[in-house]
Amino acid sequence: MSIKPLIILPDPVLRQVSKPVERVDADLNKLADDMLETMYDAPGIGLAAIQIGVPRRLLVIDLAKEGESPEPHVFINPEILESADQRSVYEEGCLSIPDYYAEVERPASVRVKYLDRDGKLQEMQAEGLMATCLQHEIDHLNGVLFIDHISKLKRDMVVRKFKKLAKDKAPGKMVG
Ligand code: GNR
Ligand code: NI
Repeated sequence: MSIKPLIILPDPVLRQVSKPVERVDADLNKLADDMLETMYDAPGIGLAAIQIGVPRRLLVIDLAKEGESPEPHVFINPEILESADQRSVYEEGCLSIPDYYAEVERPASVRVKYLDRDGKLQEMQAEGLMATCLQHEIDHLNGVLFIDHISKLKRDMVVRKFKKLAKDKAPGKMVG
């Protein structure tokens, strides 16, 4: 297992639409383990493969609190079958947009079908934080970020800040 570097805004890789996983084999399970290790190290409660630069439709989630035993979930080729009309608001963050948080409104529950790490078809009715996290991660598979769900004014501010941070960090900009 290994911890992978995270892709950070405004890297255009985050806007790629990920391709379906074709085979649930040992390599795919190794990728899922690397994603879980990277997520626990960050730490975060979810991670999509594209956040470590792999454009495949695969995500991991663990909502267990610190001190509880881990509950790793692996979702391969997830699809939302049904979204509730009821909405809920959570303060979201993203490992690809470090230290920025904003409230996002989404369907309060979703029914999702996916393959598990044995390649077996599964369905989950998700509520609460699991519903929000699944939608946040499935957005990543489609090149969508949580800042796409906030006002354009706030989004433009965040993108500008991260563009400046990336520029200041770029090689050959060491003056001052
Ligand atoms: O760690 C994370 N926390 C979080 C909080 C509220 C809603 C969604 C998330 S997912 C995020 C990790 C991440 O960036 N996943 O893509
Ligand atoms: Ni994210």
